[in-house]
Amino acid sequence: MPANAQLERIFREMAAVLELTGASGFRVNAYARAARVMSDLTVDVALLADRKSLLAIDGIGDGTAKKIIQYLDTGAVQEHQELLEEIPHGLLEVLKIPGLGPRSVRILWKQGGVTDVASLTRSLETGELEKLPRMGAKTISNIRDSIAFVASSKGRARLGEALPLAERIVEFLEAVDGATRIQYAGSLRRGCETIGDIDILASTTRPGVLHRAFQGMPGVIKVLVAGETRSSVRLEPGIQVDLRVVEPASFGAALLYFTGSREHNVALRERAIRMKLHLNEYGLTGDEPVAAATEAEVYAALGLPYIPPELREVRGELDLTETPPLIELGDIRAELHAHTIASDGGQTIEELARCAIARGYHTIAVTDHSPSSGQANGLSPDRLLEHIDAIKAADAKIPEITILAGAEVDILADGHLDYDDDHLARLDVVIASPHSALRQDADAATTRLLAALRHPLVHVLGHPTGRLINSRQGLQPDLARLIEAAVEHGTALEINANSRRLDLRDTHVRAAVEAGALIAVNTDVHRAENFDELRYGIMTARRGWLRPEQCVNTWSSRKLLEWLRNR
Ligand code: DGT
Ligand code: CA
Ligand code: CA
Ligand code: ZN
Repeated sequence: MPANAQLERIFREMAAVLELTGASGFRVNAYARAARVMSDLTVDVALLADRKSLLAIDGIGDGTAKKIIQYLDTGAVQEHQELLEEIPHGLLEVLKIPGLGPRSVRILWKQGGVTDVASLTRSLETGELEKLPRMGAKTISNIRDSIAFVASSKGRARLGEALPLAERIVEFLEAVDGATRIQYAGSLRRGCETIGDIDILASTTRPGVLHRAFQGMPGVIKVLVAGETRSSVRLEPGIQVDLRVVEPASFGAALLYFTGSREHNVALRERAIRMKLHLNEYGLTGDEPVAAATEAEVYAALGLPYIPPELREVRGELDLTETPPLIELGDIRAELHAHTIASDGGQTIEELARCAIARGYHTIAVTDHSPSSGQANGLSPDRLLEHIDAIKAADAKIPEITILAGAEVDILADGHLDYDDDHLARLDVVIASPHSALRQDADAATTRLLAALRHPLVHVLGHPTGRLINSRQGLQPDLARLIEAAVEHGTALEINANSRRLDLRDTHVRAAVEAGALIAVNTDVHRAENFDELRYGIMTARRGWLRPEQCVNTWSSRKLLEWLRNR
């Protein structure tokens, strides 16, 4: 839904500019709220393009509705563009640096002459920054870290942004006259957490028609390359997409080549050379063509089993003698991390259960937040007891699924949990997660998370680092020690499938899998559509070589309950 995302950005920028220029809190809040409404909206805002339907949405007032209509009519919001004129253009980039809010940026700008990331970096180097109010040594060191972090993620889209976009493009191209086969390749096909650009391969009887359709697709803001075999365009959110047309007879070799990784390709080519063969994007050849039509054929001719795309990173996959039975989406039978309207979720217990039934799950755990997550309306101990009763009642009422009473309990900065043991002992399942103090140093983070892993009433360590892809680095604990403790105590480590999190990340999963730790793949449901993010968690799991039996969400109801009780 590009219009929703664009409007979210526009309203967010309006709120930011108003705050930077010192406008009243009331106007700032109105736009911040409008941005949030846009991000939460589950239908395309273009379908609500009349004033009446817009006003019916909670959080949209008259002024906001007018701006939405203006955007849908003209592609821009006039007041937004006027506001942007009031600040140096580069200041919006400064605002994106994690840990720098509008108040600090206003000081940097008004008193420190900072107008963009480059001038901020300069004043960091010259020591100018230390002379400003609110800029203690700790803040400055955080800014320095954050700039480095932002620089390292620059220009890469999250998997959760790129994959739905690529799927829409594939669907669009499949409908073009002459197209016979369309598939995305590259880092996206390998399930990487961020994507530099989207690579699409096509076979068609009418290449010119396909290239022209691609260059004229909705959302294209610039055509970068318009060639005979390759086109390249930039889409509205800044993502680049490459289209390559290849012969059907060599589709497999091309797919293999453009799926990468580069390092995997190099290793395959060297292997081919040792076999007196030659491998490129057109095929594997000796004195005569050997294989080209499918990836499996090429691998087989190289004496290798089929290697799933997620493994193609030169992390040991070239030593495989057979294709490993990696976890798949359909293996998941239970969701163990879900929020309801009791804390910050959008569904009732029963609505949640119906979604889980529709997915064919045998179990869903209701795990709302604990009190120290105040922003998320965490449950006080008394509310927790009432909630447990409500969960049990729903479980009794709905025979098609087991509804477990759980909680996502905060791991406080010192490692203590946010409920006492008496309350935790009443729960069927306990997820312990860090939500605050995510900038503490590595040693403190290790001690904190180890305490949770060793706690006899904790089943799962939820989103262990608290990182947010491209926006928050999160904790940097000693992973090896955490994994060791998880194995020793039989605590599962979560892969939080939310596409902003993917936490544990792929390399962490791999280490945990090798050590024999249990893994939970959870979607951390807050809204019905979050269930669909499971696929990102599964891709991350596969990149970590996870097999279904090591993942608690794939177990039978009996095995799962036994583990939860005996842990
Ligand atoms: P990205 O886009 O940065 O997230 O990562 P990739 O892996 O999608 O890389 P990209 O888009 O530059 O190229 C797509 C694939 O094409 C890449 O994974 C491997 C292949 N490829 C591209 N250029 C080269 C090259 O110079 N050498 C080799 N061996 N493979 C290449
Ligand atoms: Ca790419
Ligand atoms: Ca590319
Ligand atoms: Zn959480």
